[in-house]
Amino acid sequence: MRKLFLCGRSEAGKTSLTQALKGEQVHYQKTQYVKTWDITIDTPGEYAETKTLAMALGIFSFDSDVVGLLCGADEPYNLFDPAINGVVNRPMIGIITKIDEPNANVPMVRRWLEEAGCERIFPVDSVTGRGIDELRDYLLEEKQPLDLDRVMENQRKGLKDWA
Ligand SMILES: Nc1nc2c(ncn2[C@@H]2O[C@H](COP(=O)(O)OP(=O)(O)OP(=O)(O)O)[C@@H](O)[C@H]2O)c(=O)[nH]1
Ligand SMILES: [Mg+2]
Repeated sequence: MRKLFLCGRSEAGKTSLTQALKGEQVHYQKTQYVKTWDITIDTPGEYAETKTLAMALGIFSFDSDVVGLLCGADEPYNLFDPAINGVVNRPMIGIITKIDEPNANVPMVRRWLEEAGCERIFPVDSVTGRGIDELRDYLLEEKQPLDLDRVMENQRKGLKDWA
């Protein structure tokens, strides 16, 4: 299974998503420091909310296979700049959490994550379990290891290295 890096503001649902992907009952546990699990790298939301700490996220993301930007479907504002995929050298996906909340606005959050440059968007609800299987299936997809020839060919075509 590819390792998913989780980035999003505090309470976006990173730890809950880790629990849901592991098949555990969701229970609140504040993340105090960056934690590497077998399937995710879970980060404290304060890192994404603080300019200096955000730089550390870049370093920790190097240990992952896929970078995930999380945003709750009931968020009133967007934390992510447009086109930040340009600084990420692995696939970057968007994960919309809390989609079963009463005031969820999935189309709006989808647009924020698309503008950030996410190549796939996964709407999920870690409490009800909706959408979790689709995300797990994506992470289970086997990917060919990159070799230099393929990377150079993709670069010649203007594609991402891993396309
Ligand atoms: N209904 C619903 N609630 C969720 C979902 N994801 C998270 N929550 C709730 O939102 C709150 C915060 O969730 P966490 O997973 O701890 O958030 P986090 O992003 O890990 O937060 P930090 O550790 O502070 O960075 C908890 O009360 C969760 O139960 C979801 O998909 N649906
Ligand atoms: Mg957490």
